[in-house]
Amino acid sequence: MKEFIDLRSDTVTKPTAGMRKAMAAAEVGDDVYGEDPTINALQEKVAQMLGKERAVFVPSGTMANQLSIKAHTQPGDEVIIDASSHAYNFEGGAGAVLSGVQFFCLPGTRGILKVSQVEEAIRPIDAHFPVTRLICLENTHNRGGGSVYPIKNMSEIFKLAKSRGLLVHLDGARLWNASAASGIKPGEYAQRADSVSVCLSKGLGAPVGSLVAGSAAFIDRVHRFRKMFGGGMRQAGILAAAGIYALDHHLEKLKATHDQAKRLAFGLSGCRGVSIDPGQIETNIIIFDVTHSGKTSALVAAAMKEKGVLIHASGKTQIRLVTHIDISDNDIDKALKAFKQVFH
Ligand code: TLP
Repeated sequence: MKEFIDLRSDTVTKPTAGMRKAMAAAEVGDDVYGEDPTINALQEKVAQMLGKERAVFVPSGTMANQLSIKAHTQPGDEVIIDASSHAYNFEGGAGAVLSGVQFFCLPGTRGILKVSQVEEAIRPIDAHFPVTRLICLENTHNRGGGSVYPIKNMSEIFKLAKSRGLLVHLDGARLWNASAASGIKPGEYAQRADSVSVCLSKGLGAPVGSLVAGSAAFIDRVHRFRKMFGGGMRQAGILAAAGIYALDHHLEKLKATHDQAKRLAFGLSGCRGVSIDPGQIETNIIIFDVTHSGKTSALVAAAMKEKGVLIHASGKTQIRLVTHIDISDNDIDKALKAFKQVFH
């Protein structure tokens, strides 16, 4: 099979030899009985990293977010969320189907909400209105171009939520990236939310797995719904071992992937017809527009594929690139050379 430089997503990272060794050696048990020692160790580790009472292992980031929404809400409740967020746009409409909630979508700036926007969206207590129950934030923000939530905004929104009896869920699929970029510990961000979902399968090499963290009572509810949604797994310690390995060995590699993203963005800014502001690159995601090149993103993606580089056409004229630990500095040079040829 032809080896591509795969910049479509950081979900494409593969287990390393060390990770596979850890997986093969993992002690396992039946996790539906709570008897998988490796899963239990991962759950304790993540709960501790996030400063929460407990955490529970689930198959995917989507399930982690949707279990959190389910456990926080009642059907008919309203969830305040940025309009470009993952939980609203890219989870198959699950909030409506599985939890019966409706979303109040706000126009964030690169996915980031201001407390004043959130405050205005909270419904008055009146029989005409839905009940506002939950605020969902995403850090880093995927469609926001890997933007890091300023801790100040998170603090203000959490404070507002508490003063109005509301809950906050943080989609932290790439919280590790936020932390690597800002130097703020994951637990500091997590303190500003009632629940947090984190992923091991984005940029860290683990093949599968996410966790939801929160209070013990909340995790009891999540655990119950995990079974209901079909997410109860058995000897999945093999997967949890990959997660533990990723947290121990791969978190420290994220910062370098941010530097790669900046380098890619600077290179792209010199390409004809590409609209990009390299100064906006904060982590490992780059989103840019190709309208002025006269090409569609699909056409650019096809031309890049010919040259051995996979990219994601995220809109008619919009392209997303994601750097990750399986990309070398040499790959970045090669990708830039290919872009220069395509946008000659
Ligand atoms: N994002 C993926 C897929 O949507 C394609 C990607 O390539 O970026 N929250 C955020 C912020 C995410 O970016 C993702 C995945 C998820 C949740 C869902 O995780 P999974 O794919 O494990 O269900």
